[in-house]
Amino acid sequence: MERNKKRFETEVVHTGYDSSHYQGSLTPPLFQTSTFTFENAAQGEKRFAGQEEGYIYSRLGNPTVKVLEDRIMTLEHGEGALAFGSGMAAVSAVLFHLLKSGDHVVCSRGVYGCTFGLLEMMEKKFSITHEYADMSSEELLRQAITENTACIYVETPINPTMECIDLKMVCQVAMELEIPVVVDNTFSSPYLQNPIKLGADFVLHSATKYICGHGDVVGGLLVGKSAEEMQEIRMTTQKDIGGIMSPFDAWLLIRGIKTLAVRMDRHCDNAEKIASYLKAHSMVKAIHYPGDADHPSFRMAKDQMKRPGGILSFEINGTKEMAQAFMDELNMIKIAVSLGDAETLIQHPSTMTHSVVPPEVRAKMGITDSLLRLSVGLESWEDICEDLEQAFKKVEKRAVQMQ
Ligand code: LCS
Repeated sequence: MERNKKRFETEVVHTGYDSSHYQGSLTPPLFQTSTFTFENAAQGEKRFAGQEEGYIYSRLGNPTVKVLEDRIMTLEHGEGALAFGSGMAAVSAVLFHLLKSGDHVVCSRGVYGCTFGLLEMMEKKFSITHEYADMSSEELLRQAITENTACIYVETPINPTMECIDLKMVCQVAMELEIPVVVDNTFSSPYLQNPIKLGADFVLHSATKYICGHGDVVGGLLVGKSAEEMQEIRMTTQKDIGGIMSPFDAWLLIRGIKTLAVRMDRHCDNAEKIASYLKAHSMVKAIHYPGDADHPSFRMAKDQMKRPGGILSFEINGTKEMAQAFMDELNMIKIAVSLGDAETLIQHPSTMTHSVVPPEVRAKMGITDSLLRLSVGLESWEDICEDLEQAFKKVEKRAVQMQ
C-alpha cells in the first residue's frame, strides 16, 4: 500500500480521516455506540462470516477507533493497527498471540514494572520462561537466545534507566533466526523512532503517554507489519480477551495526537536544558539521558532516534529519604507516575513504577533508591529549573543541619 506521501507533521493531523464521508465534520465524529444494526438477518450473517465489510459490535471495531488505528498504523509504517484499553492490554495481547506454554522470551534488561509482572505471571501460570538479556552487543544477545525463544521483547529507551537498544542489530539477529521482535516505543513516540522501519515485527505504545499528551486517557496501541497477523489478533486475543479502547478515549486520543510533533519538539528542547542543569549540579550524582554525550547509548541513540526524548532520570547525591524529601519540596513539579504530559512529573521508580521488581533485580536493572525519573513537561524550562533549584537548596540545607 502506498503511504507516507506527506510528512509526519501532516500525517499526524490528517491521516485516517476523510471529512467528506461524515457530512464535512472537521473533527472525526464520536461513534459512542456498543453495537451496529443490520438491515436484515442475511446482512448480519454475511458480516459475521466476513463476506461483507461493515461494523458489527464495538469490541470488534468502531469507526472512531478506526481513525486512530489507521493514523498510528501510518505513523509507525505498519500494515495493521489495533487500539486497546491500556498499554498493558496491548502488551498482553501481542504476547498471548505470539507465545504458548514452553516458549521462551528474551527481554531487554529493563522493562516497565507491569510488563515485568506479566512476564512473571506467564512463567508461573503457563511455563513461558524469560530472560532479561544484556543487548549491548550482538554476542550477548545471541547468548540469551535458546531454541525455544519465540519472541524478543525490547523497550528502548528503557523505563526508567534510559538505556537504548540497537534495534537494527536486534532485528537482524532475530530475522536470521526467524524470531519475532516486539518493541515498546512508548518513550519515543512515533515522532522520534520507528521500530518497524528498523526491522521490528510489532511496535506498541502506552498511548496514555505522549500520544495522549494531556493526562486524561489510559490507552494502548499495537501496530504490526503484517495486515493478516494484525487481523488475526483482532479476531482472537483482542476479541476474546476483550481489552478494547472505548470510542470516547479514541476520540480524545485523535485530538491529542494532532499536536504530537510540536509537543515532542518542546519536550525535547526542555529536556536538553534540564539535563545540562542537572548534570552540573553538585547534589546530582549521575544523570541518565540519551542526549548526554557521556551516556553509553549517546551515539547509537543519535542514529536511531530523531531526538533523545523528553524523559531523564537522575541519581541524587544521597539516600532514599533524601530523594523523597527532594520530591516533597517541589512546588510546581507534580509527584506522579505516568509521563509525556504537559505537566512536568517526577516519580521514584524503586518505590513506585518498579516497586514490584525485587530489589536484587532492580539493582541489576540499575534502579537505585536514589534514582528519580523526570518527565519533562511543556512549561517554561526556566520555571522547571527554578523549582528544582529551590528544592535542592532546601534539601541541601537540611542535610548540612543534620551533620
Ligand atoms: N510500557 C511502558 C514503557 C510504560 O511506561 C507503561 C506505563 C506501559 C507500557 C503500560 O501502559 P499503561 O497500561 O499504563 O497505559 N508506564 C507508566 C509509568 O512509567 N508510570 O505510570 C505508568
